[in-house]
Amino acid sequence: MESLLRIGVQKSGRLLEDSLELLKACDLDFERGRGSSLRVFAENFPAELLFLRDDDIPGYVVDGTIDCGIVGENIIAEAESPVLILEKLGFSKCRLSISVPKGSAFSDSRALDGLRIASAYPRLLTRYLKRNEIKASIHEMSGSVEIAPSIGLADAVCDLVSSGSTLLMNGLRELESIFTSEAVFVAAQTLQEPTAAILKSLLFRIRAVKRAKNCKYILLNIRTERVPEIADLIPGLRSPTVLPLSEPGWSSVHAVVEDQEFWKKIELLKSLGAEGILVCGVEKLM
Ligand code: PRT
Ligand code: ZN
Repeated sequence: MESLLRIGVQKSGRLLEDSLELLKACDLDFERGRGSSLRVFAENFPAELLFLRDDDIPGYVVDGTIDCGIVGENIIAEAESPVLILEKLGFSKCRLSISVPKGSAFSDSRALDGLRIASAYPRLLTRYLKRNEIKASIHEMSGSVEIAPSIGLADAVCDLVSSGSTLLMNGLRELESIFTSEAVFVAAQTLQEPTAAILKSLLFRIRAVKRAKNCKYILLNIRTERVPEIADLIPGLRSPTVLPLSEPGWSSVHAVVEDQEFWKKIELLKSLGAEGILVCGVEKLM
């Protein structure tokens, strides 16, 4: 029987859509019409997907039920799970923050000495409190943490925040972020062959997709005497591709450009006389 890489993804929730999109971008096609099946096989890659609760993914990686998975860094850190974080994936970004009632006078978390903090992240919070020598007690809750101050369960909360609107709606204000998180691709510390080789090949694809996400491919026409200036501006991966146009004195220049500086570079290219600038997305870069 063919060996398969067993990949754990969240069954439903914030991680699911981006996790599936990433695997699709890696050109893994899964059986159509997943329906309610919790286990599907890739049609064109030796892998199967298992749909799980996100909290269970690190444990299943450690005990060998699955080989790898996609989960929030917050879950790994809270579980102190000995999995390998192979790649940060750039989605499901959030922070674990200490927040207090809006009208309270607390100016920083040191003011919480002797008080109670409600959290579903007792280990991460304990580490933070120890590091900062704050003697607060932790009221452990598994959900609806933001409600705790208003019903007298705690003086502050420590929970995940992304937009901040849940805090706002519950009359809380963020005091301090103690941990930042995003989705990560994790795997077991050791895997046997041929599973290890399949994992390596998937990781290679994930990195190629991730690298490409921040890049664009630019094609433009420019008077040939300005090519050296253009090459300084958009050096590409090694150097830009420069091709002569059939019109004498003109060249076509092609290069990969990183997103961060994209619009600034376009303005500079225009000021150097670039014409017919064509911008394409990059699917994979390796
Ligand atoms: O059922 P299962 O156990 O698999 O899912 P879950 O309900 O435990 O997790 P889910 O889908 O809510 O979150 C999965 C992962 O997404 C988390 O482990 C984080 O890594 C990440 N993530 C990113 C978040 C948030 N942003 C987030 N905002 N997880 C939870 N929240 C919650 C937060 O707890 C708070 O209640 O959203 C609320 C705050 O959101 P804002 O936007 O109002 O600030
Ligand atoms: Zn969960």
